[in-house]
This record gives sequence, structure tokens and C-alpha cells, in this order.
Amino acid sequence: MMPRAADFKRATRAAAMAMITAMLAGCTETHFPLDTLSPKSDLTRAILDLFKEITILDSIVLLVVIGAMIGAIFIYSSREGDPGEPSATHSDVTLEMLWTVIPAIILIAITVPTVHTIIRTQPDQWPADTLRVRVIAHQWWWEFRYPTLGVVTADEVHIPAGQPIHFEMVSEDVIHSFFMPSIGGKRDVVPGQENQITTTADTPGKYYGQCTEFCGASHANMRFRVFVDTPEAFKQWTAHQLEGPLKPAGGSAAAGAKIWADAPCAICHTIKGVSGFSKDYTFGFRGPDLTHFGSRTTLAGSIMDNTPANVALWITNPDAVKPGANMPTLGLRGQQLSDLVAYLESLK
Ligand code: HEC
Ligand SMILES: [Cu+2]
Repeated sequence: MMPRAADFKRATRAAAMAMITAMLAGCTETHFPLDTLSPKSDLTRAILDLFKEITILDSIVLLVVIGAMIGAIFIYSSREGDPGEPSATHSDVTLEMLWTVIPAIILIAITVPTVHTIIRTQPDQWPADTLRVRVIAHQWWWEFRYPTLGVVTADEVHIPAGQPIHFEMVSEDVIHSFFMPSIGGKRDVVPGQENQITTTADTPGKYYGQCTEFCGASHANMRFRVFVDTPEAFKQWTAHQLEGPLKPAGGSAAAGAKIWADAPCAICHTIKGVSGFSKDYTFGFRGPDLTHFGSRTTLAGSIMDNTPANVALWITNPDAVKPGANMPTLGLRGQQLSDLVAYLESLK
């Protein structure tokens, strides 16, 4: 049976409502956290202010143009009884000047604040108390190094609120893009070049980030978290990260430490003071530093929560969790696997 027109109308209305609801849901922080409309730093506030200025300006232009068009339809339409074709105006220098000069003024009004914001948010010099964070992009995870503090971590970057942060970004392989909408906007990370973002986060909390330049099979699985800490919490976090790894007292974790010592994991992973490279060795580093792996909330490019079950799943078959992952399947199973997981999770 053919649906009646009324049914069709109702269905269309329901679909439109569903779409509007879905779009509005996109504005909430919890469901769709990569939201550029909730700035939490000086840089992202400046970008949002610019966006608002330009949107207001554009809306005024839109209203004027639509208004003029509707007005013209009512005022200048031909009426019944009008004689023949309307006359054509061949040239009107005043009009032509006007519609050249007005758009030029509008473009200048957009360009000046845009260039001003770009310059303001990419300073050549930054305050003396700026904290440097080196961001190294890898297929498909993010390494974070704090050259002045000596901390190395992966996929979860901690920064103190209220202090300027200078992210200096390099890539180990292909082009990636570092996108943390609430804290630092977006910038490409290009091999052989160092790009930067300087930003001061102002609100402690957990924020989300994502690689936004297609970089291969697991591009979509290359996420990260930004933890904006209070200055005290950041100090504590730093002090803790600088400590050596915790030594398991006994039980499954201690058995796991022995498995770690014999397994080939250390070819690619550092656990400071246990295995890995000398501290001068900075490149060719193939996997995340695991010295404090247990203190991270997520793993593998922040695509999973850091739970023993997920870590076991990861080690059993990284490629199944994350297509193309640059970690091999090493055939650990059963008790061996659960001991190793207990050891990694004990590395708080
Ligand atoms: C050939 C290098 C290589 C070897 C060997 C290797 N891994 Fe990995 N591992 C990686 C890479 C690369 C990643 C990051 C993958 C990603 O997120 O895309 C990783 C990620 C991890 C993670 C998640 C870390 C995080 O913070 O996200 C854990 C845990 C881990 N490996 C454990 C192990 C264990 C245990 C072994 C030994 C059984 C091992 N790895 C052997 C390369 C390796
Ligand atoms: Cu990427």
C-alpha cells in the first residue's frame, strides 16, 4: 500500500526533529567532546571570539542581501497592465562603485581581526615561565616529552592551569595533525619541521584530542587526552613521574616482572631503570614509555580504558584492537599473560 501524503509529512517531520536533536546533542561536552565551542584557554577563547565576530558580520550581510532581494521582488515586480519589457540600465557608475567598495570593506573587516588573531596566537617569543612540551607523533600514538622536567609519557599529556605551555611538534613518520579543540586549536605535525602551539589553559579538567590529518590505517585510533591540573596537582604528578618504577612486592605482578625481563617487549618499550635505552637515546624509540603505564587512564592512542582486561586484549593481538598497529603479536597466553598484565598495571 502506498503511504498517504499525511503519513509522509509526519515521517518527514519526525526525521527532521530527530536530526535537529542529534545536531543539538553535538553541542554537549560529554557526548561529543571534540567541540570547538567550549574554549578553556586564552588561545581557544581568542579563536572563538574571532569566529563570533565574523559570524555576526556575515549574518548582517546575509540579512541585508536577503532583505534587499525580497524588497526588490515586491517593489519592482511587473504588474498587470505594465507596458511591455522593462527597460535595462546599461551602466551606472555609482552602483558599480558601491558594489565593489562595500564587499572590499567587508573583506578588510574580516581579514584584519583574522591576521591579528593568528599573530597573537603564534608568538615568536613567550614568557620566561613557559613550560615546553615536545609532542612526537607516531603512527598511531602520541609521545610527550618535557625537556626541562625530564618526564616522558604517551597519549595523556598533563599541563598546569595558568602557566603558558609551548607545544613543539615533530613527526617520526608521516604528516599528522595535533587537534585539541578546547585547549590549543589544531596544527599540522610534519616530518622534518617543527611546528608550535603556545597556549595557557585556564580550567582544570580532562579534555580530548585527536589526530586530524589522515595518516594511515589507524588514523581514527590516534587520540589523546589533555589533563589540565591545578599547579599543585601538576607538581605532584611530575614528581611521581620522575620516580623510578614501583617494584612489585610479590604475587602475580612480581611473576610478571620476570616475564618482562625475558620477553622481547623491551626492544620497543622503556621501563626506566629496568629495561630500555640510555637517556641520550631519543629517536628510533618504537613504542610508548611504560615506566608509569599503570598511572595512565587509557592505552593504545587513548582508544580504550586502561583495565587489565583491555591490556590483555591488546597484548594478545594488537592488530585486532587497532588495525595496522606497530606492535607484534608475541603469543603470550594464560597465566603468563595475566602475570605480565598485573606487572604493567602495578607500574603506577
Ligand atoms: C616492535 C615493537 C614492539 C614490541 C616488541 C612490543 N611493543 Fe608494545 N607497543 C608498540 C607500539 C608501537 C605501541 C603503540 C601502538 C599504538 O598505540 O598504535 C605499543 C603499545 C603498547 C602498550 C600500550 C601503551 C600505551 O600507553 O598506550 C602496552 C601496554 C604494550 N605495548 C605492551 C607490550 C608488551 C607487554 C610487549 C611484550 C610482550 C610489547 N608491548 C612488545 C611496539 C611494540
Ligand atoms: Cu595521525
